[in-house]
Amino acid sequence: MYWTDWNLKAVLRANKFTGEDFQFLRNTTHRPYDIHIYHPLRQLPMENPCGENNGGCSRLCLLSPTGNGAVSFKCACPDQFFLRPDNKTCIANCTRGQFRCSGADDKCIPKYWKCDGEKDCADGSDEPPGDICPERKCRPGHFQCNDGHGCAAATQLCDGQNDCSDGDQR
Ligand SMILES: [Ca+2]
Ligand SMILES: [Ca+2]
Repeated sequence: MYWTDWNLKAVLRANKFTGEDFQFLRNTTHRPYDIHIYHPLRQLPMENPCGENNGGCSRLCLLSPTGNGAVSFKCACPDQFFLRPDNKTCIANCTRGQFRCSGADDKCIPKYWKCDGEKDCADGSDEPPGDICPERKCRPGHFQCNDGHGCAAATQLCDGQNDCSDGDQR
C-alpha cells in the first residue's frame, strides 16, 4: 500500500496485509497531495506513434485519440515558433530585430547578440569565425559601436542617449 502523510510530509509504503516493510519512499518539503500510479498493466495497449524518432516532429509530438480506438498524433511547436507546411518542422518566428541561429538550434536571439563575443547559438553561428565579426574591443555581451571604439551595455541600447560617436545603436 502506498500513501501520503501530511504530518511526516512523505510518501510511504508498507505491506497492506501485514504492515511490514514500512518504508519512506520520499520526503517532501510540502504536504504531498496525491500520488499517481504508472504501471505497464494500467496502460491501454497501443502503438506509440511518437515513440520512434519523435514521430518525425522537430519539437512536440502530441498523441490524440481517433475515436475508433486507434491513436493518432500531430506535431506542434512551442510559443514563438510556427509549423512549416510539412506539418512536422517548427521554424523560429524571428522579427527584424532578431538574428536566426542556424543549424539544428533554430531559435531567435536579439540582433545585438551577434558578434558580441559570447556564443548564444548552440552552433556558434552568432559568432562566426574569420573576419565576419569586427575585432572585439568591448566586454563580452556589450554592444560594440560601428566605429570600433565605443561600447554600450544592453540597457543603453535605444534609450535615447547616443553612446556611439557615429550614433549607430540598434
Ligand atoms: Ca553572441
Ligand atoms: Ca544609448
